[in-house]
Amino acid sequence: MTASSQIPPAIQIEDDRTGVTIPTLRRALADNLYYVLGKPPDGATLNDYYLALAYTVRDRLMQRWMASTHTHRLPTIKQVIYLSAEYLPGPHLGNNLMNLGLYETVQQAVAESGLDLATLLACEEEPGLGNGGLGRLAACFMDSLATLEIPAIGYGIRYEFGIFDQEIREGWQAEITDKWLQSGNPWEIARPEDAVFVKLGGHTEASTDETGCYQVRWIPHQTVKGIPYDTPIPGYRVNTVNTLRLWKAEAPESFDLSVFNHGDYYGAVDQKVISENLTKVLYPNDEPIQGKQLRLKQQYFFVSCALQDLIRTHLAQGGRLERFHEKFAVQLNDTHPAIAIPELMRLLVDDHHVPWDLAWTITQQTFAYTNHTLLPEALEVWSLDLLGQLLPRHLEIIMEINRRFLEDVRLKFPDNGEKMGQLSLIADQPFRSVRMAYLASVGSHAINGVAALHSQLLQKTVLRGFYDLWPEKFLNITNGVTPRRWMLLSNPRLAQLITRRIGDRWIIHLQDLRDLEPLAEDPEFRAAWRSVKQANKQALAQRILERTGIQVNVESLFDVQVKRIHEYKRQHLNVLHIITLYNRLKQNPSLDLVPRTFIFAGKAAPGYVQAKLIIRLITAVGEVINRDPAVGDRLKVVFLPDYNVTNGQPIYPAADLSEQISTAGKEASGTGNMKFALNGALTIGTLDGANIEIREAVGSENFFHFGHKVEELSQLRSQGYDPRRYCDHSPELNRAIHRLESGFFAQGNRDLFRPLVQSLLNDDPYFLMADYLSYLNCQEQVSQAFLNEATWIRRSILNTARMGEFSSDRSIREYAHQVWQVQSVPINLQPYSQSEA
Ligand code: CR1
Repeated sequence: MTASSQIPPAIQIEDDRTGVTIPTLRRALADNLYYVLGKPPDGATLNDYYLALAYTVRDRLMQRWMASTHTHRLPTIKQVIYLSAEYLPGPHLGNNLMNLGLYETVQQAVAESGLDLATLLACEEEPGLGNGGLGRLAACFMDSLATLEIPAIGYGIRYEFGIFDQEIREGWQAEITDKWLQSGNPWEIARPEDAVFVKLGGHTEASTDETGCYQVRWIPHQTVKGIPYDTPIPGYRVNTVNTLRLWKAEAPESFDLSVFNHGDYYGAVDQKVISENLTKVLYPNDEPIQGKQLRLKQQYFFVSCALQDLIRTHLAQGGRLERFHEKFAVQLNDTHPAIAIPELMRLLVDDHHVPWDLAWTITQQTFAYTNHTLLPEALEVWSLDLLGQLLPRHLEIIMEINRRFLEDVRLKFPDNGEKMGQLSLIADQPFRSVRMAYLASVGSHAINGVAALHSQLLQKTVLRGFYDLWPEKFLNITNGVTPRRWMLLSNPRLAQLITRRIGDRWIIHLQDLRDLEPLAEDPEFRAAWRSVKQANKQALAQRILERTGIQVNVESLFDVQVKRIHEYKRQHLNVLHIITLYNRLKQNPSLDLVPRTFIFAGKAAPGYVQAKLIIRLITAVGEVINRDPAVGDRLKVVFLPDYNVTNGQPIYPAADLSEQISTAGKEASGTGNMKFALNGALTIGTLDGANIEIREAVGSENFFHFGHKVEELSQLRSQGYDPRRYCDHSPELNRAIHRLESGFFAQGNRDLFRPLVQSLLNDDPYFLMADYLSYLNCQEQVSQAFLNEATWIRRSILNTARMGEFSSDRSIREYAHQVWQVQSVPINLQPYSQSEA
């Protein structure tokens, strides 16, 4: 039986909602415009047309979506549940057209209706429901899960305001509220009938019931209602359409009403506002979240909604709670959803009266945890005070989990009190708090890092004690990116060239790109490769001109660093290189320098002062260099505002050089590094995160590596690192720092960049000074290599050809086999005409 067989016979499904011929699509577009949006063709805005088209495409997903949902609920089918506080899917329309195989047909249908598809695509506001790599990874994983036909639901938060929009005003970042929902979101469907209630605050009461059973009741101070909004996530050319279910907080009417009945109308309205604040805004990362009660509420809210949803559907399908972990494999995307562990315990033990030990086995078998960062400031801890206030029952459960866990530790390491302190879920310093990474580790059956080096460091540092206890729980699963969005959709010129030569299987078997290797020796293919790159550079140059007014030379080397702005990512090391080149030009105006266009983009957390100053530094250096007639076309510095998925798509295909220059040991994986190399950029990078594996894959001769390794940095650190020494020993570094200090780039203001300079000279926690010379020399090799066009293109082709393993399909296959134990489930579609049979 499929979903379609449940359609009541009275409802006729017209081919206007399913047909994919040009006349049907045109009729459907007009129909949606008129009947769904209430607009006559001549009174409609572009956005109306975009919405009408989106509904037209959504209609064509519907049968697959319902059939998938129906099949995935069957008790015998194991489902992946991805819990993530962030998702950055990017605009849906183009992606859905591509995955459905309707791109060209719809393009033509739209054109015949007098419209331009690209213009309509540009109307879509992307859901910016994440900060950076972690949220984007979740989106790539959702794409791969659907494409591999793995039953999955992604649960998250429907933030009313996503990551802020960035503008550059007088060189500084300005943050603008992201009102992504204001023109309507045609992709989501609200499901108020599936609402759940989430308790917050209050206290607990313990009692013993008639049968002598110990029971705890949680009497909350507040209850909020979670309303799910579902977005379809179609796989590439398969019938599977998975669901992204995002929760919005609302006031429960009954609660409203009781206040209202007491005559306190405004009090009721206040309650409503307070409840709705919960999912109002995404917290930017890279800012201390210490004590941000609302953030903890968000985390708990969506996780509780998700688990209640799962338990309800499981029981409704006749499932038994003892078998919960056989139906669902729940992945924790970092520690943000780690409160799910005590929440599942609470639901099982308190609400469903499952004995503790059994509940604990189910919980551990259900969850797996992915760690995404080792940065101490990013490791979540929640104070016992805050937890106790907001989630009194969860605090009790965490304490009990900890007590039992430490008892096991004590038995395993008798007479080792220190061990217990080290492993305790509760930290005492600087205040009593729960270490969420420890909670996630104890409550999961599998723990993974996101690149080989990161997984090793995880085992050696942050989770060392747990690795010693349970080495078998640990594994590495290197990140990947979806080649659908990050090649086929965003680099159509290259995708076409590749497909013409090796066929199109690479789209779902990225390893097939290997077949390009021999073509790297073919001058004709190299010429074609080069013209694709030039066309992509031309297109980006046009955007740069439109968005910044800067004219760039498309024959110059496009040297690109796009990612969140953070000191560990070292955008300012890149700037030191730029200043050095500039100094050389000033010293020798006729210098024969390989022309470069430096392109930056990325957001800084609103409260991260030093990161915002780095943006100002980039724009300031650009203002001087771009205008200096002595420089001419040889150097340009561009800061493209508002980096997001939409704006990132045209950047990767146009890059010659990818900057992946984080301090070794700091970037867990990186995924931008993969998008660049896949699109044929060469990388200049440190031996950090996935750079190491990319270098191994593409060949060290096709990768520019520089800088100290992790062990070398710890040695430097232990020897008493003195950044000034490097300045004293390198005249060029000294001159670059001096340029900064002098106020040269700040119209004589010596104070502006002082905080950056001081940090570099005094402690330089990210070792820019130590890596400067090596970086400079490496950049010199890049320039020399770029002069030889034939070998550069050859290396570019080899990069693409050897990036097959960095598909998120490969990552998801590894999770499926090694962590989740799930299988593909092809979805059968019955034609509607047969659905009654
Ligand atoms: C890491 O910094 C990694 C992504 C996805 C980020 C980045 O190197 O590629 O995760 N971590 O795994 C993060 O956002 C909260 O931690």
